[in-house]
Amino acid sequence: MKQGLQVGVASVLLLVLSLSTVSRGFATPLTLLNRLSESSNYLTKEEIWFNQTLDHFSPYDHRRFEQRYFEFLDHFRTPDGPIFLKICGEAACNGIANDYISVLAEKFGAAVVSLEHRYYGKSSPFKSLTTENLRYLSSKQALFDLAVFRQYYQESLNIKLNRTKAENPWFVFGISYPGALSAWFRLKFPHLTCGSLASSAVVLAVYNFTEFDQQIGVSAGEECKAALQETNQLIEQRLATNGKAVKSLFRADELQIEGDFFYFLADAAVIAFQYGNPDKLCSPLVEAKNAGEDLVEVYAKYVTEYYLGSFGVDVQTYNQKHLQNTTLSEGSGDRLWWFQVCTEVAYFQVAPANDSVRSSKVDTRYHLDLCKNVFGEGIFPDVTATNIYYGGTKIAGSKIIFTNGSQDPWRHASKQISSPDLPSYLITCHNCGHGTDMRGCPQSPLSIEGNAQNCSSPDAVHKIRQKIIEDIDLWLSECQEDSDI
Ligand SMILES: *[C@@H]1O[C@H](CO)[C@@H](O)[C@H](O)[C@H]1NC(C)=O
Ligand SMILES: *[C@@H]1O[C@H](CO)[C@@H](O)[C@H](O)[C@H]1NC(C)=O
Ligand SMILES: *[C@@H]1O[C@H](CO)[C@@H](O)[C@H](O)[C@H]1NC(C)=O
Ligand SMILES: *[C@@H]1O[C@H](CO)[C@@H](O)[C@H](O)[C@H]1NC(C)=O
Ligand SMILES: *[C@@H]1O[C@H](CO)[C@@H](O)[C@H](O)[C@H]1NC(C)=O
Ligand SMILES: *[C@@H]1O[C@H](CO)[C@@H](O)[C@H](O)[C@H]1NC(C)=O
Ligand SMILES: CC(=O)N[C@H]1CO[C@H](CO)[C@@H](O)[C@@H]1O
Repeated sequence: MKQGLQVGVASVLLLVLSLSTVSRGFATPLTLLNRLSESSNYLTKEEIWFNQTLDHFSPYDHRRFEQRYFEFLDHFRTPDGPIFLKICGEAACNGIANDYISVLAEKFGAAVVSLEHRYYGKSSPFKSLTTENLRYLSSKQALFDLAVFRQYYQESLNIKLNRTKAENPWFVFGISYPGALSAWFRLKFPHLTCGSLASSAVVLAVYNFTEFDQQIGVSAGEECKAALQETNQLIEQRLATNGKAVKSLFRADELQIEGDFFYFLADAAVIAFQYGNPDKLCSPLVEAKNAGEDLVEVYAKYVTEYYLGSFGVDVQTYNQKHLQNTTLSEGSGDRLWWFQVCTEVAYFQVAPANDSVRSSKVDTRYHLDLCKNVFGEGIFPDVTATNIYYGGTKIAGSKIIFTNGSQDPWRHASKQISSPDLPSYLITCHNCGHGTDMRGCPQSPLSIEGNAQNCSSPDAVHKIRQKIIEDIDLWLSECQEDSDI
């Protein structure tokens, strides 16, 4: 309880409410938002706690905070089955989602454990999220958390099973930012895991991420892209003459900063391609264009009914005033992820100079201003340092599987070239997006066990899953041989 650091459960009770929305945000496009409220969507939601070191890199600071984790042992082949570590990321981690990992766990007789990322959900070391207090929020600290947790869990298991010095074979999994953590964990702690699945893993920190918007254009196809571009031009024109009415139409009256409003509009479109629902956006838009109807009205309907409605995003996610709020609450994930963006990884989703889908007002300056406005002077991302530390797409690890979905704008921050020890698989289909190998189609809302029946090509997903199973099988057995020596 040193220095009032430990967050009591009472102070974060609000977070319990966050179940239905998991996360939003600018973080949104990078996060797998799912409405995971039904219990069948989780393998477990029973939280367990352990004490974690606050600063792994200081020899003087021995403060600790309570970090939340989950375990699912139904398929565990006691006592030597593998342990699958499912990495959580930039959102509250309220349990272990019932995606394709449950199929893999059953196949391999594995235990599944999952650790909430520091600062997010209930694992915040501080009640007040001032920029000063966020100094321990980084992927480097998070990776060390995972390593310490891995050792702690193995020891606890050994005690539970009444044995000493035993080592189960471990394998790490993650999607998106956790996918990058999964790859980096194997890179930095190769002795602690037999291998890694890095699904849609954003391992390359990118400053001006123009490929993101370009991929939206490609995923949309010519007709839908043209309709989206025309829609944005119309909105820009109308904003200049009657801004209030336009923002009202999108139920975004609170977004006073123009860039925030344009970012919100851009994200709303992104989500359709990222999470495997392209037709929800493109069908009505293209129809409206062909029928000569008002594109802005049709887009507003999509945004309010789908993005804000069934998808469940809150407009405040895009409001810099909200991002400035330092009080720990259900909505804090937005601020936390922006801090990681503004200090480590950037992925600034700027409009390309030519043929952009999003408004050209979403530019580098917008992002840098946001970082400064929300966190203070001197806060901007050093992507060069991040890529020196991890290697970017030249990551020099081994036994890491990279997977990408063909329609996913994030794939351009992932590892592109396959090599024997670092296989990279591209899953190609009309609605294959972020984390399709683990999530099936669409990627949101969650389909139980990552069912791929609704992918436009289930076979494309099955083929990659088969390869994943072969890789895991081989690397787990090689790990076993090593530990037998
Ligand atoms: C963490 O450490 C504190 C202080 O030593 C202790 O009160 C608390 O019970 C510990 N929590 C867990 C989950 O071990
Ligand atoms: C643990 O192992 C010891 C030594 O083999 C044995 O005496 C003891 O009964 C075991 N305890 C449990 C809980 O299995
Ligand atoms: C990013 O884009 C801005 C604006 O076009 C430009 O000034 C800057 O040099 C670019 N930075 C990098 C690292 O590409
Ligand atoms: C900050 O967030 C807290 C928790 O949601 C809320 O109670 C408070 O009113 C917010 N503060 C401001 C200035 O908006
Ligand atoms: C801009 O994009 C259009 C459409 O993709 C393309 O035809 C044109 O060559 C591009 N112009 C430049 C300067 O890159
Ligand atoms: C596939 O889509 C149909 C129609 O939307 C839906 O009824 C069905 O539940 C979906 N199946 C899976 C496995 O997601
Ligand atoms: C192995 C493979 O297919 N990698 C692809 C992953 O995604 C990148 C970016 O789109 C492609 O260039 C690669 O071909």
